[in-house]
Amino acid sequence: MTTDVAILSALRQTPTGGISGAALSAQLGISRAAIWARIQEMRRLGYEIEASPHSGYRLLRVPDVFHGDDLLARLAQPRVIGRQIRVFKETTSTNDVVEKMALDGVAEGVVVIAESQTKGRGRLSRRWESSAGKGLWLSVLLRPSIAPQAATQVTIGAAVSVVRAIRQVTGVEADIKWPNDVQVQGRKLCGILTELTAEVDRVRFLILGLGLNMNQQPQDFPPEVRKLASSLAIESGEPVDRPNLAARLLEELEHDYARIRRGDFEEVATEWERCCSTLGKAVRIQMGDRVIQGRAESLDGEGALILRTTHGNLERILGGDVTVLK
Ligand code: BT5
Repeated sequence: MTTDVAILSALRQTPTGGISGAALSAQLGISRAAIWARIQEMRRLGYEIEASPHSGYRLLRVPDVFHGDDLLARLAQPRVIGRQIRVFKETTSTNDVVEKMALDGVAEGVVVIAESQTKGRGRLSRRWESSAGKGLWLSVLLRPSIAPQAATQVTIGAAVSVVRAIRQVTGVEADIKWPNDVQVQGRKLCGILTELTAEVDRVRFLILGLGLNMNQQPQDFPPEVRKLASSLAIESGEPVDRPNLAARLLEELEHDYARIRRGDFEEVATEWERCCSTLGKAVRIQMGDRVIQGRAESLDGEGALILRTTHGNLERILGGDVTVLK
């Protein structure tokens, strides 16, 4: 744990009363001068920290930026997802940064966040709009012991994590469009891109990339995306505390990833089915050149969609673009 993580955790645990330099120094085992130096550095980053001779240090306000140590200070320990958090002002794609780390042998759980991406991508190399300072563009490195066919479980788990985190922090009730969109009334708030490196029977690593629109207004989206997209600020009518929601989301991801590793995917699937707006609907699914129509019936144990086709057969669909038919 870095000194900043320890200081921020201590300040958060005494939200009203404040904590004296002497108490912090004793708790952390470093000098009061060293603490003062770190407090000054955090103030420079935009943290409003009061220092009063009577009540000691008090955290009054945090800036609207992602700061790895601050996120870590908000998370329960020990943990897998977010055991290490790296924040960049700008990257090409956070998935690319994580891929390099994966190839370097970094342990699972590392989280990479960027304030903006120059080459944010969706599935099939589609562009993902990642405007600076308005959303959460995040990737996680995972090394689950599952077969490649079961990797969809992780996307499904992430989607329910997103729905819960959004509900808890903003009260917005979002739903899931199979397999990877979190939306409100058909407008996309969040997309998930799971990229996989695997052998025939085993996942080597998996990169869970997640883009969540938070504080955009309609004019922040390019016209072609504006028609399809929304943000939490648009839906709730007020700005979102981005670091708070990011931390909540990391807690929820930890919870769902633990369920998947324990073999409790069925629990996750049941929750997913409750949140899903695709099931029970007539849908058209585009998979490359192939288009298939039918009724979305359920999810199977590996996270595939079971579709009853217009010919009455059951088909197992692992990926594709879904359009809900009227
Ligand atoms: C996705 O793809 O929805 C997956 C998006 C994953 C983005 C994250 S951000 C962090 C990590 N790093 C990356 O480079 N990627 C991941 P797909 O289902 O293919 O949807 C892409 C389509 O969504 C585009 O073709 C647009 O129509 C639309 N779109 C683009 N940007 C959007 C945005 N910000 N909000 C809503 N819709 C968007």
